[in-house]
Parts: sequence; structure tokens; C-alpha cells
Amino acid sequence: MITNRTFTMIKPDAVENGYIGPILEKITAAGFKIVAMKYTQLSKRDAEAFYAIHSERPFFGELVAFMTRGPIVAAILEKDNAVEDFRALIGATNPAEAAEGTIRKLYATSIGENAIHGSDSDENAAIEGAFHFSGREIF
Ligand code: IDP
Ligand code: MG
Repeated sequence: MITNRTFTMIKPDAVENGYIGPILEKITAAGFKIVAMKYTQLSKRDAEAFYAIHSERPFFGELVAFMTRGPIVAAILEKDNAVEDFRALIGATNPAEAAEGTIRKLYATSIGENAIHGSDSDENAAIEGAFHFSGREIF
């Protein structure tokens, strides 16, 4: 298993608010290399499949509606200890609880509209990357 890669999405709120540039700047300044990237929009089916693990949660419908309402930026990132370091860079799920200087503290709106996704394990990073990219789109 590749353990130096993670998967991210800049979510629709952050795209709408004009934060693609600042967020990519934070990511690259923190030492992550972009090995795949696309500007795209999730279908309802895509979002339901991507977040299937949360399908029984009360916020699932809201989450799918949010994630499909506008474009996102999806990317695979590479760095030593990528998954853990990227979760530290983005901060807590709820921006009100996120540490100073983290991407969610700086750019998120609420616990639902929280600007950015980061994989939570090497296994999920591989699954999520493969969900969004084919082999020849990944460098
Ligand atoms: P994570 O993105 O920090 O890993 P998860 O618990 O895996 O957080 O939740 C996935 C996503 O679902 C969150 O990033 C957020 O967009 C949304 N979400 C989580 N909890 C809530 C909630 O209580 N209300 C609305 N949306 C939520
Ligand atoms: Mg999660």
C-alpha cells in the first residue's frame, strides 16, 4: 500500500467563496506535491457513493445536497506521512474547534460546509483517489 499519498476535495463552499487559490497555496507551502488534480462537479450518485459510510447519519441528505451543489477541486497529494499531516493541516471537522492557521479555521463556514476533505487513513486515501481518478491521470 502507498503510504505517502492522500486524497482531498476543495468543497463547493470554498470554491464559491473564491478560496481555491489560497487553499492550494497552503497545501503546497506545507510541502504537499500535487500528483493528480481536476475541477469537476459530483453527481448525486457520486456523492452518495463517496460518503456511503455516513448514509445512516442524520446529516447525510444535507451532506449530499451540499457536495453536489457546485464544482469542487479533487486532488491526490504526496508527502511523507501524507494522511496524518494533511488532517493536521485542515483541522477539526467543525471549524469552530479547528486550530488557528488550519484550512478549516481560515476558510470553512460551518461543520457541514467545512471547505475541504482529507482522507482519514492510507486505505481510504487509495480508495478515494481511485474513485476520482484513473491510472493515467495520476503522476
Ligand atoms: P471529516 O470530513 O473531518 O473526516 P466526517 O465525520 O468524516 O468528518 O464527516 C464527513 C463530512 O460530513 C464532514 O466533513 C462534513 O462536511 C459533514 N458533516 C459531518 N458532521 C456533520 C454534522 O453534524 N452536520 C452536517 N454535516 C456534517
Ligand atoms: Mg471523514
